[in-house]
Amino acid sequence: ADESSTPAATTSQTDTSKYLSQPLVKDLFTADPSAHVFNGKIYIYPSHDTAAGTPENDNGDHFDMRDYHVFSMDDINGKVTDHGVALRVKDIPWAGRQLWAPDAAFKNGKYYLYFPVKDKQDVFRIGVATSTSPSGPFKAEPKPIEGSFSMDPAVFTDEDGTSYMYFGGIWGGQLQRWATGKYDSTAAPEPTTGNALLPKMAKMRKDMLGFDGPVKDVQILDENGKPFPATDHDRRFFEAAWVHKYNGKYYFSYSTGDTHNIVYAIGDSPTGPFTYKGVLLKPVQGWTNHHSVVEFKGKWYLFYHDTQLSGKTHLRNVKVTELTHNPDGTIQTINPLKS
Ligand code: FUB
Repeated sequence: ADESSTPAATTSQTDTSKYLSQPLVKDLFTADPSAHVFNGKIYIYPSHDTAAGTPENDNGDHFDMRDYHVFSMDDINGKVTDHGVALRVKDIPWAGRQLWAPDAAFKNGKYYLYFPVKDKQDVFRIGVATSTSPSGPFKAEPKPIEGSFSMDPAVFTDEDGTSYMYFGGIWGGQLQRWATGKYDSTAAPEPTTGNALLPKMAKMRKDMLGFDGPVKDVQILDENGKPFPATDHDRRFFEAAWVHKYNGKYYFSYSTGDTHNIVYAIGDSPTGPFTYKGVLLKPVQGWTNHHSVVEFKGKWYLFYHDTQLSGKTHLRNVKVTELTHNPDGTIQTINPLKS
């Protein structure tokens, strides 16, 4: 890592007033925050960005992360505790490089950390690691989850106890390389005709270590019940899937990637289909936009990131702000910059 691996060593942005909220963590670069409430506290499972010096390209090679830290907060405006290194890429037997956006779940008295990382052949797979504590450390299973591919896992557990993993991301996330069901490293970044590529989902086994049944497409439909064409970059899925449940409805939210919004769609079932509703979070400073939505003490919160501390797209900092559902179930659009 070079000298700019920590925020203290970078040139901080001085104009803090233009941002809707301020960084939660200031001594490490953190991104892709998956927030959960465990034991009455908020736990944040982010990526740990680092300045590895890997050149920037459309495959996201500059996002060359080596470990995860877990953070907790007793209250939304309270102190943020860094619980230290929870998992290292070198402790994952099958991993090659690039620990990207993780998520976590609790079941069977255990905590599960789900993580995407490229294997030794440079193919993204999704792994799982377990711990008896929400803050880790986590021990990785010896192999990736069978049948997993691509990245950005998000695990949602419904009120009946059934858990589902949503995953996938195009371009650097490699989802397009699986369009035929078999890995094709020569596939174009995304189609230019026909329908957009869709995110994936699978039901989790009761032991939470694997998929229970086949991987399926997550159907995202427009207001007329039609899938998005591949050219609709304002609304098509790119990466960063997240599911939350509000008033009996299932909300599937995701990043539109090169158009930089977090958008959302609503469905009646955790397996979809989901109907597009609109923008949840407008573009943040930096190329990527990635979030989670969580309820805590009767209010709803959006965790997200931007590049306030570094001004560099691959050195991000996590933030939180309140999120409001309207009486009709739609979500009030959040602007991360004060205008
Ligand atoms: O942090 C690496 C990648 O950037 C994530 O996996 C994507 O969602 C994007 O935020």
